[in-house]
Amino acid sequence: MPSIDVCFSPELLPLYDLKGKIAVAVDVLRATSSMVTALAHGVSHIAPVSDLQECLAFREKGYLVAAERDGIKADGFDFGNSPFHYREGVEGKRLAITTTNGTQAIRLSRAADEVLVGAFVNVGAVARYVRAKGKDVVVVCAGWKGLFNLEDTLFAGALAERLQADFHLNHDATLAAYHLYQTAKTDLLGFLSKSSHVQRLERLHILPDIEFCLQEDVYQLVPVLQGDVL
Ligand code: 3SL
Repeated sequence: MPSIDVCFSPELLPLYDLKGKIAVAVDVLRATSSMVTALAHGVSHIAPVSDLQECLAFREKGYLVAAERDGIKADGFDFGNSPFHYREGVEGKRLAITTTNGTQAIRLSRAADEVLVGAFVNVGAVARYVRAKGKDVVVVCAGWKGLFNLEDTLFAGALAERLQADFHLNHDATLAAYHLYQTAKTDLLGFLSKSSHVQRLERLHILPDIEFCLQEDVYQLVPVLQGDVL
């Protein structure tokens, strides 16, 4: 039986061997939730990039460009990192995006056989995808600037719950995430209310973004990194 493991921060990735495995990169608040939303609303593909200048250069190739740093849309870009930016008027467009943590987590996961993008909004679809593949899975939590965060860990716990009949939950990180999710799942927003990033986003008055990103199974698609694009 394959197993599911959890890497709590991209800083810990050098301790994980991703070869032969599927990496599920997650930044629930808000990067991966926004990417799933954008693709569900017709964006043709997404280039996740690390750097602001590199991202801006995509505009010359006809892309929409999006950038967030410290929760705020960066100057000169078409969009920031709210899922609500991507629900209208994006059909058929190509998008390049850079965010504080999420796009780095995706790019740093590329040693894996496949890199998927996960969020609560597509957790069921991710579970079905990896179950069908039958390979070991590592959830790569984006965290915050190298540190642990609760929301990505809760996603890992939700995915572990969905996979428990078919995957070993035999890593301590997975067990911790699973049990945390059991405590939190009936009221994710309440559980996260004192968490660092929810407080950070609340200071920016974007509670609707948080509520949206904590909904499970809004979309049925699974973004997969192919070359440098999703
Ligand atoms: O760090 C990231 O990638 C972002 O998702 C952070 S924020 O929610 O846009 O502040």
